[in-house]
Formats: sequence, structure tokens, C-alpha cells
Amino acid sequence: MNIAIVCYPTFGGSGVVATELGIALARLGHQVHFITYKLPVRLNLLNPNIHFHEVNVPKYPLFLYQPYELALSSKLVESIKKYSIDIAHVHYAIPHAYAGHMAKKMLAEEGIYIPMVTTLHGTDITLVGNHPNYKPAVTFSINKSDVVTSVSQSLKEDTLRLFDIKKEIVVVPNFIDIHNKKTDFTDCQRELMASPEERIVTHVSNFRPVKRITDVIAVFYEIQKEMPSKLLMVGDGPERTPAEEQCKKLGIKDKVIFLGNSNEVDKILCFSDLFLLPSERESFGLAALEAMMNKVPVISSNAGGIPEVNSHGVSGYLSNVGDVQEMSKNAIKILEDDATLEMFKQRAYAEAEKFDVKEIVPKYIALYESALAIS
Ligand code: GMT
Repeated sequence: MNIAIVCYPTFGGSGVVATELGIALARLGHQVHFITYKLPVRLNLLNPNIHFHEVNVPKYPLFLYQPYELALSSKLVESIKKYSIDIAHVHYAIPHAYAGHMAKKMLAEEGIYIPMVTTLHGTDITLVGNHPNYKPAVTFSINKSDVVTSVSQSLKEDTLRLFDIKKEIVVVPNFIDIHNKKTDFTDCQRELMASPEERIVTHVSNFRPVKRITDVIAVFYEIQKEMPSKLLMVGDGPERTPAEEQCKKLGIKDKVIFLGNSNEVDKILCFSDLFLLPSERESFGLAALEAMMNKVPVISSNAGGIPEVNSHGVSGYLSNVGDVQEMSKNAIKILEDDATLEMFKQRAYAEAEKFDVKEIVPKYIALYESALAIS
């Protein structure tokens, strides 16, 4: 198949899932065309089946806001015709499903039918999409998609509760490629970050308020009182500076390393002992799954779809949002002796295996085929 993938090219989970899906499809021999405003961060173009088409939004002084949807739908029309694309898969409803629908309509004028699959990722539904300024357009474009998928059962339920959706929503969980992990490093180089007796606790996110970064620091504060440890904070966003201040105030500045955005998350997870994800909301929690695939147990909140990924008492522990005391207690329970930590590490990996690419990507392919069969 010739498949167009529309996504955000940044470090956000939706872009990561879209990119990994495209890579997996290309490995299976499909031609995959990424259409977005920048090369997706995880995309390695050294594959003859992967193509990247950049959406340019020409600046014009009249525009206070640049009309990205217009440029994207035009680029979709152009690419679909030029590369005989069979199907478009848009990730994140805003504005991709809307732009995709417009492209579909423009192509229909020329007698070209192209089915569109929309994958809902989370904040497009639970945070941004739900805003009254966007809601009618989001509802419309979901209902106009040929196939709608959500990354968890929890997100499906949220979507049906928050929007008037007429389409069936198929749950296709996020996935990891457990057997094709980055291996361009020879060992974990743990000594770069900590001394041998220290436990390494890690958090990876976009540092938005929804991630409850202050809870991450508060949990680590309790951990470091009990055992030698370091906290690695990976990513960047609005909560980073307040978090740095919090560490200074708590007197743990030297034990917390803010690494910023990184393309070496696998390497960091390779030497991590515990992953913290205390989010307020999380439709899935891909970062937790990536930790688990690297044998890192997870202490998380029980928000949204996280319980579908992190299994309580197996791959880690879940607590109510904001219950920093319980999260700390459970974290210490996992970290306090080597045998318990090793048991959780093995079980985190075993749970992650359930989300391997080999289980999940065929589900998307089957949905593409069903959408094409109707056309
Ligand atoms: O977590 C973020 O803010 C990034 C965000 C996104 O929209 O790109 O992630 C969402 O999609 C990920 C991939 O499907 C999910 O794993 C995240 O749970 C989800 N984030 C939220 O629901 C807050």
C-alpha cells in the first residue's frame, strides 16, 4: 500500500507512535509518506520505503495566525495525486482530521476517493479538543473519518462521553518494537549518571502541567531520603523551570539532572531503575511502556489509560492522582532490595511484550484494508 501519515513531528507521544508505525509499515514493504511541517524526531530516512514531504506555510503580513490546515490539506492533495497514495492516516484530531477531510473533498471533485483513518491520542480529546472553540470542528472531523481509532479503551470512553460521535471507535493500543530497540551503544554507561550504589529514577515527558512534575520531584524527595539515588528528568516544557526551583528549595539540586529533550531515551532507560509517571491525565502513557520495554518498573497515577499499560503490583504500582505518599512508599518498596527490583524489572518487560509491534501493527493494516474495501 501507499500510505500517507500526518502527524506532529515533535517529541510528543502521538508523533512518536505515528513515526514508529510508519517505520514498521515500511519494514513490511509498504510505501510510507510522512506529511508534516518538520522531519519527525524519530524518523530515520535511510529506508527506500520512507518518504518525507514538508508542509510549508508561507508567511503573509495580513495573517495573525498562519493557516496551517490550508497548507496541509493542499500538500495532502498534491502528494496523494503525485504518489498515487491509497490511504491517509492522520494522528491527532486537531487539525489533522479536519485538514484530511478537506483534502478528501478536494480530491473527490477530481474523482479520486481516498479513505481516511483518524487516530485519537489523548489531549486532542481530553484537553484541547474539548474546548468549545474547537469542539464542533473536532466532532465533525471525527464523524467524517472513514475509520476512527483510539489508543486505549479509556480514551474511547472519554471520546464518547465528551463528543457526539456517530462512528464506531476501534481501540488499537500503542506499541513498541521490542526486538528492534536502538542498539547503537555497547553498554548502558550507567557510570555517566550515578555511582554504583545509587538507584536511578527517571521521568520522561513534555513537562506540561498535566504531567504533574511537582509530584515527580516530591516522590523522588522521599526516595532519596531512604537510599542513595539520582533523578533524571528528560524532556522540556513549561514546568521545567518551576521544577528546577523546587529542587533547589528542597536541597536536592545535586541529585536531580535535567537533561532536556533527548534522542537517547533508550540509552537513558537502559540504566534506569524506576520510572515515574504521576500524570493528571494520560490516555495511554507511551513513555511508561517504553520504560517497561527497557525493564524499568513504573510508579504511576491511575489516570485514564495508564491502568491498561502499567499493571498494579506486576510491572509497578498505581495510585490516585496526587497521592505522593503512596507513590513514594511503593517506589521505595521496589527499590529497596536488589531481588525485588530485579523481579519487577523482569515483569515490566514481560508486560511490555504484550504491546509488541507484531501484535499491534497488523490491526492497523486490517483497518486500512477494510477502509479500502469499502471504497
Ligand atoms: O503526553 C503528551 O502530552 C503528548 C501527547 C500527544 O498528544 O502527543 O500524548 C498523548 O498521546 C500519547 C500517544 O498516543 C499517549 O501515550 C499519551 O498518554 C497522550 N497524552 C495524554 O493523554 C496527556
